[in-house]
Amino acid sequence: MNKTVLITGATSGIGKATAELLAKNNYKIVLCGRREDRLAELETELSKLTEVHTLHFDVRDKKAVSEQINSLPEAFSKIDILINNAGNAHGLDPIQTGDIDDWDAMIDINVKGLLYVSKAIIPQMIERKSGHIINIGSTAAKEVYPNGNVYCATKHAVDALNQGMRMDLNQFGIRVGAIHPGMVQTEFSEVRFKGDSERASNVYKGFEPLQAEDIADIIHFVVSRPYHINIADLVVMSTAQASSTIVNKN
Ligand code: NDP
Ligand code: 8X3
Repeated sequence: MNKTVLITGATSGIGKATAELLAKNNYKIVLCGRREDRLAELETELSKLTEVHTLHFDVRDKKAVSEQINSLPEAFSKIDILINNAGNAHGLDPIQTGDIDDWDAMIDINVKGLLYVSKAIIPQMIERKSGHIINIGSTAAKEVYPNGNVYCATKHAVDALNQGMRMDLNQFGIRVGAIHPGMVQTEFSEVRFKGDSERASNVYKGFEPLQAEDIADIIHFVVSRPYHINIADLVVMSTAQASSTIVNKN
């Protein structure tokens, strides 16, 4: 039987590319996000390839998260693979001038949202003694860069939660692993810079950044390993990137 994968943040970037690739490979897909128009469009496109269901919620809304996940129709209710991908950076400011609302957004979405979604799905994985959780971290989960303070803190928290989940769920035979991308050209910087497209596109100028499809390809590799193999922690950067602050630009 085809595996069912639930992807948060499926409306753009890494999540969308992953949904597209996994649909081509016959996984059943539950697409999650806030932008309903995009969810509907993607559902139409991917339904030509596989069975698709959409869930519309903000990961910050713990009631909605649990209600939506618990109301999945029978055909989609057994989640084999959870991809905790929804997240963003909001702002890039020194700690002394950072916006408190940006801090709240990052902590609430990247950390608490990931926990709410996981909490709603882990019990059924425990019951079946099987499942796979992939947490999308970042190179920012491994190193801090100037002005990245709170975003880096949230991704360090994802790294810690990934390790903690793996330890706690080990006894139930559940796979848990993180993928930590470097700079990927998605809507990430548009969101970080609040729609300033010029500033966002400058982030990826002068070198060849990763594309969402590159990460999707890696996620597909990770989920398609035989069950006794768990890719526990994987950092991936473009060849031009050596660290968060060292990028070989022309
Ligand atoms: P995008 O901005 O393209 O995608 C972010 C996704 O997250 C969207 O689908 C968005 O959907 C969803 N999302 C954001 N906030 C919420 C929310 N409150 N509730 C539900 N869904 C939400 O960025 P990426 O694809 O690049 O980012 C995906 C993940 O990868 C993030 O966790 C990010 O931190 C991480 N990452 C990105 C890197 C990069 O350089 N791009 C590098 C390393 C990690 P919607 O708005 O419809 O809700
Ligand atoms: C996103 C990549 O370098 O902006 O996690 O932190 S970076």
